[in-house]
Amino acid sequence: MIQARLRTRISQEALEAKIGKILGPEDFNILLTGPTKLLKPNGHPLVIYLPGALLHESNDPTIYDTFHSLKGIRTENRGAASGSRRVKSGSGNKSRALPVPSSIIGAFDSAGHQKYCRLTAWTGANLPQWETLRPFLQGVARHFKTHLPDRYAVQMQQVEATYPEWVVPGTPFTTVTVNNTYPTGVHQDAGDLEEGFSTLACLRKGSYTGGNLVFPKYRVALDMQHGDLALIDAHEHHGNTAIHCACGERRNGMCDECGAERISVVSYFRANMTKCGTYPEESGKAMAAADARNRKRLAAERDAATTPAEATP
Ligand SMILES: O=C(O)CCC(=O)C(=O)O
Repeated sequence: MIQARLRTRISQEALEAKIGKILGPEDFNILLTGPTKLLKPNGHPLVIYLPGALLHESNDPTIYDTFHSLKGIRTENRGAASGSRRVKSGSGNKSRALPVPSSIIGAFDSAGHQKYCRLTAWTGANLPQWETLRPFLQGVARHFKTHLPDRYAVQMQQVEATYPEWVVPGTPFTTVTVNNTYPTGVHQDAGDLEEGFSTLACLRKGSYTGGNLVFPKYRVALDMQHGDLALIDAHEHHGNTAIHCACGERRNGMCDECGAERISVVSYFRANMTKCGTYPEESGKAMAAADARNRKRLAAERDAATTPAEATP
């Protein structure tokens, strides 16, 4: 495996100007196609690129179909990664970005208005399919352990401190983001374990160009092919380039006409999962929150029904 220590290639100002933007070939000098370990200027790992490392698992039709089946789920919560600006939505502090085909599966900690840990909606509703992904995620874990044993061990310590119902068995992962055929704008991941490491695998069908995973600060990119795995420092700015198939540019989902599809699978440990109670404890919190919401709604309906008509000007 080639190993190189990188230098920062653009100023902080130039890097910040790229946040939320979709990158192109002008943003990198080197496109990696073979196994490579890249270190940052401080000697810490940036990327370990392992082409074809997950070919066997990616060729399993059950696994492919499960990842593919998520293509219809879109989210407005990807912020800069959606490649769009967040816009204010309704009253209050809510904002939304361009909806993109990206889903979170596995477990999620208490965040936003959901003050309890849970399996994400798709996961809870599709447990058998979620379980079919285990061999794939265990494959990612094996390569992680082999190539970054220190980071793996740190992540496994956090796994030990977490109730097993929130962890993918035989892996250091609680959570997986699955993206389908869109260029992620420049962003840094958040919420995953700082001292651990992230992983990005790619599954592909059909023919397209682009979709290179770029680290613009260092002007390097990975030519992610079907079955490739990259262990990545996702706290460094990254994004992937525009995807073009025979039918044109794919900004938002796979091409049904020519069948071109790029699925990226990001597996990680959510740092706050160590704070979650057991599954029954967290389900109890979820039910109490739903009860409170219902009571509030009923009270509002009752108030509306009892307001005297004369009070209306
Ligand atoms: O699909 C890719 O190459 C990047 C995905 C990514 O960075 C993310 O989901 O946060």
